[in-house]
Amino acid sequence: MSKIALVTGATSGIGRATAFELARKGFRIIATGRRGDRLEELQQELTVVPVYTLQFDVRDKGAVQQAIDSLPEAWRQVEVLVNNAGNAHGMAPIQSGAVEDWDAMIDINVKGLLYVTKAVLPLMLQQRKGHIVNVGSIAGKEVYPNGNVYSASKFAVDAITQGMRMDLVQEGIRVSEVAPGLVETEFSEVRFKGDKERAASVYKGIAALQAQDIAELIAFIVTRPAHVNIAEVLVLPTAQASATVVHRQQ
Ligand code: NDP
Ligand code: 8X3
Repeated sequence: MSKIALVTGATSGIGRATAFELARKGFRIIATGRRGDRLEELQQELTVVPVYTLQFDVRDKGAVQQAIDSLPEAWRQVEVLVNNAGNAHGMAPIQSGAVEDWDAMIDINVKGLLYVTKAVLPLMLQQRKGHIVNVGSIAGKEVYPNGNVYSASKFAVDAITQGMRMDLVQEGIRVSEVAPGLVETEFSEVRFKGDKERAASVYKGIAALQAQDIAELIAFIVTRPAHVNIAEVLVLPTAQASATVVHRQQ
């Protein structure tokens, strides 16, 4: 029986590409997200392996636990968890940032990741094996102006990843972090609340990373031999040198 990978935020961008890439590597896929139509679409398109979908909001700890508890017996041996669901909400100085945006980022990017991990870990502990890949960000390594709370949420992902690795080392569970720079997905559209022009300007004049680039990296990480754990990878577009240094063609 092939291994099972659970990917959060599989309805779009990095998560969706990762679901397809891991399927290509032979994993059976549990795909999660809030948008049911996107999950259905994914299930229809991803036909090379069996796909199971779970629709929940990672902010709702009861719903997260219920969804994982609802997995049928044949889908409970989750070996890979990709904690990818997340977004930035707004980009404003701290003095004018919206509290609702701060709540969303902390609740989704930090608490959501913890809720999903808490629910899935017992399935890995039973098997005494597993691999958790947390999707961090360059924003979790460096702060940039107006990135305050988004950065804080990704610094938290970085800290939680390091802590998880220490706590789970005796259980034989690998923990890795992938920290991308600019990836062209729906990320900026969400951040700028549907303003497509502003979103497009984030990637203007550079060859940004694509979701597929990150998916291939995650697939590489989770297909290393059992004794190898790639602890963390910072991956940038060639045109990006740091969170704030981006070389754009005019
Ligand atoms: P997208 O907006 O394309 O995808 C975000 C995914 O997260 C969607 O599938 C969305 O699903 C899911 N999601 C968001 N909120 C929730 C929620 N409350 N409950 C459940 N699922 C949720 O962005 P990306 O693919 O770019 O982002 C994926 C991850 O990569 C995020 O953690 C992001 O911070 C990180 N990242 C992105 C970078 C970039 O430049 N794009 C760079 C570095 C890191 P749905 O709406 O259906 O719930
Ligand atoms: C997303 C990358 O630079 O927009 O995490 O914060 S950035």
